[in-house]
Amino acid sequence: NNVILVGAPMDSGKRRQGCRMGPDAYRVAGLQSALSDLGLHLRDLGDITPDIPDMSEHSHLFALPECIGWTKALSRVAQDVAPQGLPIFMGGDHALSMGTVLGMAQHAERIERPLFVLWLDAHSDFHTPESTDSGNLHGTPVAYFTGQPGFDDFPPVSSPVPTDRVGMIGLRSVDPAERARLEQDRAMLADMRSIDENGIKAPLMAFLERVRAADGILHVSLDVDFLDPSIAPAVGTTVPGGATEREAHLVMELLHESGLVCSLDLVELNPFLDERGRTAKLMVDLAASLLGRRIFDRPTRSF
Ligand code: DIR
Ligand code: MN
Ligand code: MN
Ligand code: MN
Repeated sequence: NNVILVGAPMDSGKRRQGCRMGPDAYRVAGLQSALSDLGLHLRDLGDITPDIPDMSEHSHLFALPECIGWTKALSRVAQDVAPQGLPIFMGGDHALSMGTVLGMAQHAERIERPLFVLWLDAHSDFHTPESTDSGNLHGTPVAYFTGQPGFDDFPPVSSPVPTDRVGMIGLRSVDPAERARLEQDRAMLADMRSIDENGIKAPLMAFLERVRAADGILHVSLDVDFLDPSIAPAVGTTVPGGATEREAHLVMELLHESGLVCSLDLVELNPFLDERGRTAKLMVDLAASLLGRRIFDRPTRSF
């Protein structure tokens, strides 16, 4: 029960700035005390910095050299800390998951267990550098770590996560190029309609069953915009119709009970857009649920 906090103030995955303030917003919102109250042993490594390569900017992709630099630095840190406990990567925007998943995949290879990735997001982030219209690399991490082509200047993905080890829950904004590629692939996809029809527990349990059957470990990537904007307004890419506070806590509590989670990204929080830190506080409460906070132990004597 060691938790390692890693600040990743990455703000280069998209043009709108503010995610660099995320790590400190989580600290101010009380992430450390929320987790140490659960009896966990905590270490905060502080904020890390990117190893920016000496190369010129790309004509279409925003801040490509800096994104490459974050990928290198984060993959190294993830590999270093994963044997010591459960890392929580405090973002920063979602492009940071290129590095965290790359590093966790290398860790999984070392311990000889398959890595699975749960993507909790309104978006599928399955663009390649060729297919992205926006040029914002926060829309591309899933394509990168599943080994799609086109990420030439990035570190090579030596152990790609096959798409059938990726689960996406919360989808409601998928661009046509992503959709075309997803429809040919085998990722487990739960869009908001399927959540409306079946509840949020069903797709999550089906995915966790896959992880368990393969004796895998699970990296969870939580994008603030997975949540409905009415409860989590502090993100640059809000999409209406997202998960409720109770749905999100249920997901986190079930993840804790699964015992399968090896690492967590908290991404896309832009504290500049917030009302008195409410989104940061909600994200802290969700992290606490994932790490074991509950109202009563299950089963309760409910009536
Ligand atoms: C969006 C990015 N689809 C794009 N997606 C976001 O720029 O291509 N991901 N915001 O969470
Ligand atoms: Mn995202
Ligand atoms: Mn998103
Ligand atoms: Mn797009």
